Amino acid sequence: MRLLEGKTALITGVANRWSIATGIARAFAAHGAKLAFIYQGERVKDEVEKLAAELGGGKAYECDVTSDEALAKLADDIRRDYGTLDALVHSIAFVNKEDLAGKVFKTSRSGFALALDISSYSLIALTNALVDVLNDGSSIMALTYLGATSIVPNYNVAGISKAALEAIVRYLAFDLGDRGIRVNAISAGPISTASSRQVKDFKTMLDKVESAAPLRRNVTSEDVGNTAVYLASDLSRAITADVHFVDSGYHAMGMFPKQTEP
Ligand code: 0WD
Repeated sequence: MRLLEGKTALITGVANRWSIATGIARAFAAHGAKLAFIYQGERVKDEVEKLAAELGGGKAYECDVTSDEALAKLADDIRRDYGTLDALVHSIAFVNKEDLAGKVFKTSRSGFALALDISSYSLIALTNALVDVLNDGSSIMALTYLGATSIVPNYNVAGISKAALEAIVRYLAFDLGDRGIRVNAISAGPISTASSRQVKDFKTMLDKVESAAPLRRNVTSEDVGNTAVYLASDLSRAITADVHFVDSGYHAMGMFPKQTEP
């Protein structure tokens, strides 16, 4: 059964084939969605255009989410080329590499502001720009991580930005609920990508999930993509303001038996 037939989705955060957003785009296309993409700049333009061509020939617009002008132009472009949207996928984060190791209290004011602007505020900015092109009943989703609510050494200000992102998800869900628009977060387990590899000792995070999670395996961007399809589809039309874990159950562990000690 194709769950997204007749729906149009805007996908953000594709940088290359390993990006979680790439897995989501593939899953959406397999379920019949029409896709549009944004890319941050020339560095990733080719990759994004290649994926767009492969997955049905959707448009790819340059848009840096820190620019209000770029976001306003994006809304105009989407209105012209697609009319309306049914889903928005926020899969964007950035933290200076020096802030992904060491002590959180060493985080600079500028590093903090940058992380929160790109990783958290951008969901508000994208929603504000696109609110009039989103159909009633649309689905907005954002990618988050366990480090929002628990201490994950080295994730540091990225975790703080995810805490803000998850709060934003809840407030947007309230703002938009009267239009039937749903806003959720997907909390993915660690997946090796260009961004995640910036976190010091990232490989250890993968090893811990594999040894200690109830399912004893790491997750893939395909796993995340399948959950994203559910959240974009009408199957989840009563689900909003929540964080959905796609992490082999790791988040639910409160203690680790000897044989699964991380
Ligand atoms: O383990 C992981 N990989 C997890 C990632 C576990 C749980 C959550 N996440 C989250 C990330 O925090 C992020 O929100 O998933 C989202 C996607 O992350 P990813 O797929 O791991 O990373 P990546 O492939 O690097 O995509 C993020 C992209 C950027 O990639 P690069 O590598 O070019 O920095 O976000 C985009 C950019 O394409 N991006 C922007 N897009 C528009 N404007 C901007 C910007 N200013 N900054 C970054």
